[in-house]
Amino acid sequence: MGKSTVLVTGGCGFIGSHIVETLVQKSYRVRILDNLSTGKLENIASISKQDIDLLIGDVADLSTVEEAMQGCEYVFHEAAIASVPKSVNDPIGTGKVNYGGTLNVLEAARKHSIRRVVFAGSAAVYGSEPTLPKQESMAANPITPYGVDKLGSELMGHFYARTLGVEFVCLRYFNVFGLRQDPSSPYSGAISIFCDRIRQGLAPVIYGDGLQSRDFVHVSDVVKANLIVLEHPQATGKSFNVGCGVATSLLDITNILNDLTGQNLQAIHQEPRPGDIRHSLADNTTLRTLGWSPQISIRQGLAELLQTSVANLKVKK
Ligand code: UD2
Repeated sequence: MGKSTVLVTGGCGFIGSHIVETLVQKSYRVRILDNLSTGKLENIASISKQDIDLLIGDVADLSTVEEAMQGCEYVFHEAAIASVPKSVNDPIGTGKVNYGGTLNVLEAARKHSIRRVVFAGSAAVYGSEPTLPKQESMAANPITPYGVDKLGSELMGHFYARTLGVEFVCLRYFNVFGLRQDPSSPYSGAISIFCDRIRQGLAPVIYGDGLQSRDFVHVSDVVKANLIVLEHPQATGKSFNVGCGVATSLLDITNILNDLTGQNLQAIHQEPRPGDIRHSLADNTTLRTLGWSPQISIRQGLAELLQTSVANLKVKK
């Protein structure tokens, strides 16, 4: 595999750090741009410092992004403020990062003749329209500033690809889970919060009846999607759903966790979270045409999380 230099914005974050790890394993040279607002140095602690070049700075600042892109051939743009509620409370502040940051990445990519930008999009672009599974050709209708910024970013990326010659691919992530997902905010991924509670011997808290479902995709499958579209000739100018195509409810998650740990924790039900969508499910046919298929089931992914994060817990295989 190649020796190109790849910039990963948000490379100290949950998904970005997994991309960095894989790129290093594949002998790419990696530069990271991260402002450490939610990213952590410990996320890249296992990677040899010789293999990465870390620039601490903000994607919202164009000159910083231009500096980070010097000498790079490819960009994975993962940096964002990932909290939907934060975007609702502060559309301007989050927009500067989530939309403005992407615009900076695209403009810098044009100046530096970057070969391809791969962008971390989101299933949030679909909004709450109930038709399932979601296909990329369906109308996007985001209902939060976060979703609007993700959609604006991908549309702008496609403009740069079409008109300004910057190759661009958008991956619309569904509910990504796996090691290093931070459980510390109430709006962290449900799975990371559930595992953190189990570590403390506490039952999961479920907002609503627990029958709401999501398409949970393991971070290693998300990394594989990123690597496939990096150089694939048919990927540029397109948006791809990244989900397993399997609907899992929160009660299913609780049952699997109980089964894996031999416990019988009863979820604590609280009021449904305002604005929650009921179901989310990807049609991943388009990504499969490029040779991608999900490798890690929800059960395997949960077992890995429990084994790694919950000491002294017997986990069934
Ligand atoms: C996901 C993404 C979000 C955005 C959105 C688009 C994550 C972490 N967030 O939000 O960035 O792309 O999809 O639709 O992937 N829940 C509980 N108990 C908890 C935590 C959550 O019951 O302790 C529920 C929550 O009310 C929701 C479901 O679990 O019904 C999933 O919540 P989430 O925050 O993991 O992800 P989601 O789908 O709201």
